[in-house]
Amino acid sequence: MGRRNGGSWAAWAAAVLVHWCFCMTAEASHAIYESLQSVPASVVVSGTGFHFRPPRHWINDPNGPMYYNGIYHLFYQFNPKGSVWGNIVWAHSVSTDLINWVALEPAIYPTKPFDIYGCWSGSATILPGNKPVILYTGVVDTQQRQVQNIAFPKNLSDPYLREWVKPDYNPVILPEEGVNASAFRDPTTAWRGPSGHWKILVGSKRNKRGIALLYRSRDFIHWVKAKHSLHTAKGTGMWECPDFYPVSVKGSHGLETSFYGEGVKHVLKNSLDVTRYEYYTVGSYDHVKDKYVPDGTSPDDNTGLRYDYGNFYASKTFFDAKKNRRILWGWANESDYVDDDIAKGWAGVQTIPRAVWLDTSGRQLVQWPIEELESLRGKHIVVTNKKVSSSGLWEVKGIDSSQADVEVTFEISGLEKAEPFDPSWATDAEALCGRKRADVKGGVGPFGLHVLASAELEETTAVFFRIFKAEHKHVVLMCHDPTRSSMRPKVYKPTFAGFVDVDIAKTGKISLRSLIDHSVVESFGAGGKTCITSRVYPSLALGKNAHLFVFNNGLANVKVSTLKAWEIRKPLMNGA
Ligand code: DQQ
Repeated sequence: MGRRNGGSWAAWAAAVLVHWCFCMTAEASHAIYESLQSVPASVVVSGTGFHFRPPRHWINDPNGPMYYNGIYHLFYQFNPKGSVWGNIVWAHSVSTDLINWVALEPAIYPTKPFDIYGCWSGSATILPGNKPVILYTGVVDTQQRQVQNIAFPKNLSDPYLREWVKPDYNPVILPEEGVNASAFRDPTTAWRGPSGHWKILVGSKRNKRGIALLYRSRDFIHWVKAKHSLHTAKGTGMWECPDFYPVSVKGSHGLETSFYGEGVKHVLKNSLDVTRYEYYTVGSYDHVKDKYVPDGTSPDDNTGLRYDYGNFYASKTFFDAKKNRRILWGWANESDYVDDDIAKGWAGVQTIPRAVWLDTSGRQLVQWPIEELESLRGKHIVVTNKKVSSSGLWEVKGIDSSQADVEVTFEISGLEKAEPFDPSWATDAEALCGRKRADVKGGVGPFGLHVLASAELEETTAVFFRIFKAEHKHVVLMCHDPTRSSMRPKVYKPTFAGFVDVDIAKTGKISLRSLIDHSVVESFGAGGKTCITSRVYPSLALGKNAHLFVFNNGLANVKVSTLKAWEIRKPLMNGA
């Protein structure tokens, strides 16, 4: 789609709208509370400590993360006028360590016909000559029909890139005939092929088939849709926020998005509007034919691998040239009621940035909180070699665990007592965890932590493992059970779970790390092979009244070989 001036914009709009009027229906991807969208917070209740968020109001997807001239930038979907989704702009924060954040003025906000109904998600790319550029989705009418726009920093010598310019020739990509205009959004970071073409993906769907549309450009302004999409999968619904990047087969370092060569695999992730979960595949990408073929080591549908089996959506990675790593951001929405969000004056956090790389198995990714988080570690305690016998429970005392980082390794005494695994459970870890919750006795496990727990455990979020015996191997299930996390009525308390790809018979032990931040619990099983995030709302287990316990509700004894727990200090957080 070419460069456009004011006159041709009108002609284009007329032509496209005629086409749209016949074949499009509007679809929203977020719950709409129209009457609350522009009700500013009158009071702001304090919330999380070290998770990214602005002082007030609604946030959703992380947008355009990048490292540029010594500064990390995070843009994000933000409602400047209220605590529910609406009035969406690109808010902007900067950091030198991804942990302490300073809020700037919104970078991109609706001003032009090509984005007047919203500036939705998108990505940043750093062009040759060290020139950052953003591609984002503009919403052009009340039916939420979408186009892709470009924006440039106004002044490259401003170290914070405060102001962004949206040229009048926008939009740079329109939904062509055959593309569903209300399901056409979230351009990726671009990568460059051997022919010098830039390529991006735009999320879409046809009927119930999720699609990653592929576009090519020589100059980043004129984009042409490729005949074939990069990938599609039937029955997965709208693909929001696609992400596509290379990972190294060896080592945990990251690769720049255009990197291509030996020893590289590619990852394609999509966020599924229908289930509000994401899934990814690991596969091979042919730069010349622009073909991506998943390896087939995990399902290519909504039962596939997830970065996070909990409350984690619309994620996006970027290559961090400072530390040669790839970093993942994801949005963790509230799971309380809209009234609660209005009352507290804010909604939504971004999870702690995680380094992401390919596991040595080549079958899945591994994630770990960025090392910079450790700079916030304060007072701590260490426990070693402590038995947790069957039905055992002991408290970890000595720190304020409402804002904490806990790392623990469990040694398993034996696997003889493992419960039998029914193969029909293999595709639904979450349902299995819902049936076999923390208080359901087992053979080997459930063992793990009670976090954000009240002294008498009336309130607790249980984070645990349970080990089963399948026909030829053991199956490890990791769970978050928040069913007792809050005495407050009406709070949504879903159990979340994923399987952990470890040979527990060989290792005899398994590690768990949980980041606890008042209403956020982010857990990393087996060194980051399986991750789960929950939002919980204790009413008793607050501040100094939040307790931390180790428990074992299985028949087999387990041992905590080491447990380290740190209080986490509050960083600079956008003034929140
Ligand atoms: N959120 C944005 C869309 C995206 C969705 C709108 C995902 O661009 O598809 O706020 O949460």
